Amino acid sequence: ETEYDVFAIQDKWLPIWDELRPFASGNPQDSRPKKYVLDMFPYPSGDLHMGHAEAYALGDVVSRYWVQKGFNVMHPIGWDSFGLPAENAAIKRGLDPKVWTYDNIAQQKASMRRYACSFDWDRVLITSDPIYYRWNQWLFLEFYKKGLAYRKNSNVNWCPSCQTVLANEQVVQGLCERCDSVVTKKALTQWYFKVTDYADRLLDDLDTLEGNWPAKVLSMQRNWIGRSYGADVQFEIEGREEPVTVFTTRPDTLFGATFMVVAADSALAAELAANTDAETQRKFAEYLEIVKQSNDIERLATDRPKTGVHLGRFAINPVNGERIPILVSDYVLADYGHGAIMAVPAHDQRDFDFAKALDLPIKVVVDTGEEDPNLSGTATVGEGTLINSGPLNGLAKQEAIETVIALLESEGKGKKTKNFRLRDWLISRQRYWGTPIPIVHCEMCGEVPVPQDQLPVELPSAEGLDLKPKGTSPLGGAEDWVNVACPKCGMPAKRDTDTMDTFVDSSWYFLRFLSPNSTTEAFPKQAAKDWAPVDQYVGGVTHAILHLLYARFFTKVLHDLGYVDFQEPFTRLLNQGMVLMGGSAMSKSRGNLVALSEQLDQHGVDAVRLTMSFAGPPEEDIDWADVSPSGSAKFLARAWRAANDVTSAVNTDVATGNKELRKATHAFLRDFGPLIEGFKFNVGVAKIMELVNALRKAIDGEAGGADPAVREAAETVAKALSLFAPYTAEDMWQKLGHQPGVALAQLPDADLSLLVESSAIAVVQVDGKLRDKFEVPVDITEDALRALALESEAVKRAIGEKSIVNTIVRAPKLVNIATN
Ligand code: ANZ
Ligand code: ZN
Repeated sequence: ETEYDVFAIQDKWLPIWDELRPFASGNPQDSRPKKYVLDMFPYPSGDLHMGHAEAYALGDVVSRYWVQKGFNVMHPIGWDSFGLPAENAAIKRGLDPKVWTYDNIAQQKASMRRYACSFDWDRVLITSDPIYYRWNQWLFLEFYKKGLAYRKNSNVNWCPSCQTVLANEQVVQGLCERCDSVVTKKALTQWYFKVTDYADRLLDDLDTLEGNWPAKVLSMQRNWIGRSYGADVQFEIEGREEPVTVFTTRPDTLFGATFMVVAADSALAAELAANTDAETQRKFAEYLEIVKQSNDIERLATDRPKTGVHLGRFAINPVNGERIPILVSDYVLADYGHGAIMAVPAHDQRDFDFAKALDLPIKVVVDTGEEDPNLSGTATVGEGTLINSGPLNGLAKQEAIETVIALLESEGKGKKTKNFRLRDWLISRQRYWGTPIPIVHCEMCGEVPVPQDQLPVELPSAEGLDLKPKGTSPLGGAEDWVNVACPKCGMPAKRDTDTMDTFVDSSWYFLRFLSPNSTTEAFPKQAAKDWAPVDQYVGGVTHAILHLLYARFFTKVLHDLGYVDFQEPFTRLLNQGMVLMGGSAMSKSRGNLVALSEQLDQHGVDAVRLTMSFAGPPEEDIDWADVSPSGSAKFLARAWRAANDVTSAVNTDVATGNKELRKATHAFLRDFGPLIEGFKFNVGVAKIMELVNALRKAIDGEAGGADPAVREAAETVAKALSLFAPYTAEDMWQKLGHQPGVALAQLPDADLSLLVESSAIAVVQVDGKLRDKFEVPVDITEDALRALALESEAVKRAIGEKSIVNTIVRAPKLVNIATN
């Protein structure tokens, strides 16, 4: 056939690849060096969409590149199949979440096969399979043994619409990440993972990823962990035995602390308020009701009007003995630091706004050279010289901090400390479609871990259960399941009815791919040594904080438990951009949804994949309105026809071929690898296009398709193209007379001797002015070049009657003549 028919080509190669399995990675005899490339696994929320198509096209470029370089690449795939999206959709359609989920998985799997993803289909996992989540339960119990999983009663983020608890990270600007409802607070007893034990390491180890992770992700992680250094300072309270401790990052400003603010919703506020007159108690109670309705993000907003209540009580500033009033407000959070602050209105804007709103004193203690805050209305937060601060006067910030901390420490009134924004990870969910928590509650024995030989605790059937959210877990309704004998004492007891946050599933799935079907262990230690950590992780920036942080936490815990010998799960990270339509994110409600299946039906798989890589740098968003899959298809046809036109035999001596084309081919071979390794996929594609142009020119020229250089170029194109357009490349490879498996055919190293220039342009200057230039052999000697320059008519004229005092020769490029 001489017409390029992409659909016929797809149908032809799929079954052959199924047989060939070029991407199987599990052969123990395989001697190729190992590499682990991982794409973030999808939610099975429907068929694959354009976002998946981009992610998997780019992940495939990387994975196929390393296969082509001769590596044994592990490139697995699975489904993150527990969780709210599946459950909500199932409730809406009146289906069992299981049936709905597994139908979608089957559909996505078929689409991935057609999309020619280079996955190892022997390494597949589905997190809602008992064979998977059994190991979530095992991990939970390992954490529990170490005190890293615990239960506590606290005010949690609550989505009134999803009727479920949300982690801080799932609250986006005060709204539920899933359904956009306003998030409120609710007191519940919940399970937590103790991420805060690892806060320092989670922060410090980010330094080891510098250069290999996007800078933006590193800084998002750092901000999320939010370590700040400062001091705990103790303030005596009139009428109270115990002092109150506040955390401050600016102990240097202690002389400027003119009042104290306590979080209105803290236990301390309640206690302080209880010892006041009836009027104050009434005002406090009223205020507390209002505060409870807002979330942390609103409360911390700098532009929020400041409100609060005077308690009529006083604290003593430990450095100067001043009596300062105590107030309650919502801009201080109950669960950060100690839930109370020393307010320094002159040098902190929120304190300043509060002081203005409630008419409190403002005292400047740092001279920053800026206008007095009392006049400008703006707190001066920069560095400067301490004033109005007794022993600190004249000091700079850092000296003042050290001096005041030493002073406080010597009097037992404070100490140097650090604080984290990071909170422990709340993992309890009151939903059905998740991993049951493997704990039994017994009246006699308390919390009892389910013994190993009774794992997995399988989810009961959804049949007969009311899955609609109502604030308690639907599992409570599964009476046969809930009521069990206590594993310790045998008396009637009850299972924990909460399920785990699905981020637990994705925190260690990269290890499960090492042995996805094992029933005896979560993953084999030796395989973890051989394959892990992941060399290259590819996925969306939406997971820049949560998922990556939790996977890093799990890895560190597993390291400390002796299961892995590395501390970071993902050595290199590539975040791809999003696929937009007309400048905005695709969504049903906007009506700008582009269906992947239609694009594939219209342009073919290869054209869509190539477009994803060619559209721009992978980190940037792609606007589907601005790209041209039909242009990609035209280029692929052109490349394919060139392979069709090659007539030389496979072993003709290439050295006799067209020099120009050979040069183009080897320049390509020199440039291509570094471009792909540097994630410049779009430039790599542009280079293939250039090479195809050179190839076409040679075929249409004198030597035609019989020139062995034409074959060399065409084979190079087929191999390089297989990263982006596997069907077309495989078909070209066959036309060029090879057995199927272009994906495994290695690109040769560039022959750099072909790229050495044989001539150069020499310039001649006389007294700094350019007088002549001419072509010379690159290996011309200095003497020969000097002689040539002096013979030039233009140079002779420029010298004229003058005599030469100096000649500098830099062969082959420059002759510089100086005269007097
Ligand atoms: C006095 C001061 C003076 C402060 C100044 C800042 C500037 P980061 O860096 O985020 O840790 N703070 C402490 N506990 C708080 C709470 N529970 N809710 C709200 N704010 C709280 O911020 C630490 C600073 O935030 C602390 O330092 C405290 O204000 C405030 F010129 O103390 B600072
Ligand atoms: Zn018991």
